[in-house]
Amino acid sequence: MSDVSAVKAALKSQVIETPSWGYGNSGTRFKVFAQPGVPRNPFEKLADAAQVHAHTGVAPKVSLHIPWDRVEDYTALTRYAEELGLRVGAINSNVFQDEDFKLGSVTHPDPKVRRKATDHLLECVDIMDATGSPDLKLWFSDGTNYPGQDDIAGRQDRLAEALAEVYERLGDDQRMLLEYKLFEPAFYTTDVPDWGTSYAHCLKLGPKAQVVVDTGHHAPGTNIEFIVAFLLREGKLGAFDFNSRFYADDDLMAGAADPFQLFRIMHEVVKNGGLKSETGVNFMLDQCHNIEAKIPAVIRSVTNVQEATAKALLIDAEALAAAQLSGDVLAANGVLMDAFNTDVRPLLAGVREELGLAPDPFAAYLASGNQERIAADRVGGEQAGWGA
Ligand code: PSV
Ligand code: MN
Ligand code: MN
Repeated sequence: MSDVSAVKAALKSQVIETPSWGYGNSGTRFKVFAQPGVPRNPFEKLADAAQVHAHTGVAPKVSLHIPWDRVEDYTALTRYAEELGLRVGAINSNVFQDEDFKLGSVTHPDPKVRRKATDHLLECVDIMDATGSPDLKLWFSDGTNYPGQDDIAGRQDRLAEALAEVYERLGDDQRMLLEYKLFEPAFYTTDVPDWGTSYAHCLKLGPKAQVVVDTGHHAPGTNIEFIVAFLLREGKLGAFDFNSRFYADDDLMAGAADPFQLFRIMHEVVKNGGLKSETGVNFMLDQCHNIEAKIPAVIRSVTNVQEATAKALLIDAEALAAAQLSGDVLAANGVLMDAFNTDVRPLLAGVREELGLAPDPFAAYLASGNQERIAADRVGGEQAGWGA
């Protein structure tokens, strides 16, 4: 797409969903460094998300995590989101922090534990009904640590059974997004370790089940853009969980570790129609900000995704196709690299100005005084964190 107004229109319409847990305290296995002004409840997490949206103009949706964001009154939470100009995005289930789930949740050998896990997933669908959320996001920590610990295929049967029950409960406008992850916390087998496993389950379930690609959940060297192209072609790419990694599931800011990879992913998205709203690809962030200030880190992540998207939109598709068809390897690669090496920051600054926003959302947030305000206001009570 080389028509600048079409590029700008596409950038204005891309929605980037931010995670409630990205605003809370989080850490490594070794230490959580608490920060002043961190939200104490889901309402304050929404207020922080609203700051990101106010400065970027493209982040009106917030993923919630249950039970971390469990509230008495979801209607009040939804109304508050609306007052802030936000919508509730994906409801993330959590079947990985309960004592009972030591040996698995929906794949546990004990049917009573499986029942408890599936009931939690059904509760998440109730919350979708109450909040208007369209997406149920499923990530299972289920797996085994030792050869022989459990029946690998039997666990797939149990998984399929639970997924089918939850799928049946979905409304017409609701979908199920099944996330995969290579390893951790289980180290020998993981029950949904890769896109193929997720895809096979989603295919059997039906059109309302789609795959989530978390960019941090692959073996080093995995060609993620191939997975993206394949899933889009099959109509099975439901969403991204964007984040960066150097080693494992690092959950660093999207585009920080490998902006070229993010560009290659966004090229496949653009090329295969994934930016069009009818394909329904949800561009979510899934990150934890352990040592950096949280709201600015989310803003930086949003703008990094926008920069990768802008570069992908600038690829000269005609020149690329011509070079590919004529077998001109270097010309084809050159078309891609020209786009990647373009400085798109002025273009994005222009997009923001057309939206009535400051050209640099990061600087505008820092100058807004919000960080000082929340640090002063949010004293007392317990700060929310990853897992609280
Ligand atoms: C754990 O790896 C994880 O980061 C998954 O990616 C989920 O999407 C996220 O936590 C929230 O449950
Ligand atoms: Mn994730
Ligand atoms: Mn993860």
